[in-house]
Order: sequence, then structure tokens, then C-alpha cells
Amino acid sequence: MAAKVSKDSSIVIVGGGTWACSTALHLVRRGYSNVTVLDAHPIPSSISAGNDVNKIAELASPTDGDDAESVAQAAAAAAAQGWLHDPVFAPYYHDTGFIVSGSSPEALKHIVDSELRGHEKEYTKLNSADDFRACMPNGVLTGDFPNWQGWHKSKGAGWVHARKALVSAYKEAERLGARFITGSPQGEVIGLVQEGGDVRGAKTADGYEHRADRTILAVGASAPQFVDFENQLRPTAWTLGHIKMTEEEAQLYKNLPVLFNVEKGFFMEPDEDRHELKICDEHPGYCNWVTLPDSKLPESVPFAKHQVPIESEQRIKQFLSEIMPHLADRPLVHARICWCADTHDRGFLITYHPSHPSLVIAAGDSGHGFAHIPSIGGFISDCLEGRLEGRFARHWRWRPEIAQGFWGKDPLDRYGAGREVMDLPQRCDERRWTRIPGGEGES
Ligand code: FSA
Repeated sequence: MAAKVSKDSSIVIVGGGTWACSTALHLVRRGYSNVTVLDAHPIPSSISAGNDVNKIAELASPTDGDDAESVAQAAAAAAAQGWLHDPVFAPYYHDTGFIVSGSSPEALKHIVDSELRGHEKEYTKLNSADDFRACMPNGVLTGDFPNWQGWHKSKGAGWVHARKALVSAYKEAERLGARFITGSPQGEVIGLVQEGGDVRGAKTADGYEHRADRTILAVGASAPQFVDFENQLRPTAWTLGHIKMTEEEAQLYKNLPVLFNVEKGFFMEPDEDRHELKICDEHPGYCNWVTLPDSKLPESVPFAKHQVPIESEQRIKQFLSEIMPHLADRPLVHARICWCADTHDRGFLITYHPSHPSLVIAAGDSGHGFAHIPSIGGFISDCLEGRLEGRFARHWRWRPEIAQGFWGKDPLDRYGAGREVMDLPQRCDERRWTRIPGGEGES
């Protein structure tokens, strides 16, 4: 057991993305005076999934149940408090409503059994293209919605401006005393300081050892590069593209509910600064499988790219052609792959490492981590202090026993693209990637 943590303990957070900034903020708010954040990129990092114009957010109500679903809902309820009441985050939450929809019988059944169960009264059923069109102002939905059915709730859900919320958390954490060392080589962590079976900080590419009483690993999908996760994490990429809107269109498309088809994709309104409309195609994700010489199973290894596979661009256009065909021919002006890390049960992994007593693991966002930025750092801080509430500690524990053997192709309750986890084209296979001007590299 490592020595007890106190407010002047030295704490190094490896990573400067969504969960790392949230953790830094919660720690300094609790009075920790020696918190250092390390990231190879200035914040907001160009490769952080949180560096995005928008993400879906739904406001959940508290519950004290302790099954997996209740624990997820209780965590989401804590986030909702932040989106509604914390001045660091509240300006970025837009309660514009949410439409969940699908087209095939399997997807519709999934929505009814999971998304809507227990919440049926909050939603209005959408049965026809006219029903969908009536949910949005100014005639923006012009499509035929072939075979679509949906459910609309007009409040209690919407979207958040992800990048602005991330930067807001970072600035407030810094104002309250967290030290951010970013950029390469000084912020680029090349390994953990391993000593006597424990972890005592992190080494950066400038040769410096940032020694610490506690190290928190909060690097999203890059986590398996630092410790062996015993097959618990699957780094998986999703895809997004932006099209350009005019200033007039940006006005017309304001305050739209989120439209999410669980097998085709989703969009929210154009961003207020550049007037770009972001569209994601929905699918079980892409992996980059590599069999490393000393590992038994293939591992998915993230790489950054500001392009998407051409097949993803085609799905984005198909999605647009069903809902807003007047926009389907607009070229993508920005696109990227975004990495998340799934666990096999899609629960978070927030725990002390079982064999490194000073290392806290904050991983396993499972594709729904961003919406927790207001509160996740509080749970991670509770874990650091050894007082994470029992039901969270149980569900978010180190749990290799639930992920025996290769589960890399499991779609994990996601739909779209034939319900297959797809292989990313090789990074340099240019024929299979979009070629959006200015999109190469990591910036
Ligand atoms: O309801 C939500 O939280 C949407 S998460 C957005 C998304 O792109 C997923 O649709 C996708 O399946 C994956 O989990 C990454 O995040």
C-alpha cells in the first residue's frame, strides 16, 4: 500500500485531454497544491477526441441502484449537475433536444429495449418523414427518411461545445494552480518511472523524470502503450467530417435537436465560429490491428490522421442524402478519425492498478466519455483518495476476467456499416483515404 495521499502530495497526470483536464480541475478545487499535467500537444491537443466542435449530451437523474445501468446513470447524473450549474461548463451545454432513430427492425428493437426503457414518457414517436421534418425549424430537413422511425425528446438532452468545454476546464485548472507542461519534448511522456514494482512518475522526451507520489494515467486510447491492460481495452476509432455552411445557413440551422440514427450517423447544428456542420457516420468502429512480437493477441494501435476512409465519407453522404439531400454533394472541408477505448462491458476503468500501488488508471471511456467532463475528474479524485463509492469502484474495477480471449471484433451493441468492427486502411494507403486539403498530419 502506498503512503496516504495528502493535499501537498505530488501528483502527475499523464495526458492533457478530456479526463485529464477534468481530473486536474477537480484536484485543484479540492486544494491539491502539486498537480502537474503532461501532454505532448498544447491543449486542446489536435489528437484529443475531445477537441471537437460538438458532442451529444443527455441529462440523467440520480439513482442509487448498483447494477451496471444504474451506475452509468448515476455517473451521467453527476455530469448533468456540472452541465447545468458549474460555471466552467454550463455555458457550453445546449438543451436543444434529441432524436434517436433507426431504420432496420434490429436497430429499432435495440432503441426500444435500451435507450428508451424506463424513459418512454419523455419521448414522442416519429413515424413518417413529416414527423421528422416537424422537429426542426426552417424546413432544414428536406429528406425522405426512407424506412426511418424515431423518438424525439424536446428537452433534457442536446449537445455540448466540446473544445470550448475542454479549454474552459484547462484554464480554470491552471488558474487554480495546476501546472501544465505541454508540447514536445518537454510534455511528451515516453514512459512511466518504474521502481520496485511501483510507478513513481513519468519520463518525458527531454530526459526529465517527473517524480510523483501518485501518477494518474489519463491518456484515452493511448493507455495500453504505457501499461499492460491484460486485454481489457480496445482502442477504436470513429470518423467525422465537416461541410461548410454560409452565414445565412448557420442562422437557419441554429438550435436544432441532435439527430442520431443508431445505424447511419448523427449531426448537430453548425458551429458558431466557422459555420461548419459536423456529421458522424455511425458504426462499430475501426481498429488498427498489430500483432506485437511478445503479445499473444493482436492489439489495436492508434494513429492520428486528419482524413477519414473514403467509405466513411460515402456513408456520411448517404446519411445526408436521406435527411438533407440538398447538402449531400458538399465537399468535406475537414475530417478526422477520433480514438476512444472500449472495455468489453463498456463500463469505465477507474481504479488503482492492481500491482503498482501508486498508479491510478483512468481509462475505458467506451465512446461515451466526453459528456462526463464536468464530473469524471471528481470520481478519479475519489479513487486517488481511496474513497470511490462502492458501486462505482466495483463496476469500474480492474477486471481482466470479463475479457478472456480475442474480443476485438465484437460490435458491442453498436449498429451501422454491417455491424462490423472494420480495419482501418493503412495510414499511407492514399487511395482509401479522403484527401482534404490541409488535412494531413496531426494538426
Ligand atoms: O449517445 C452518445 O453518447 C453518442 S456517443 C458518439 C459516438 O460517436 C457513438 O455514436 C459511437 O458509437 C462511439 O461510441 C463513439 O461515440
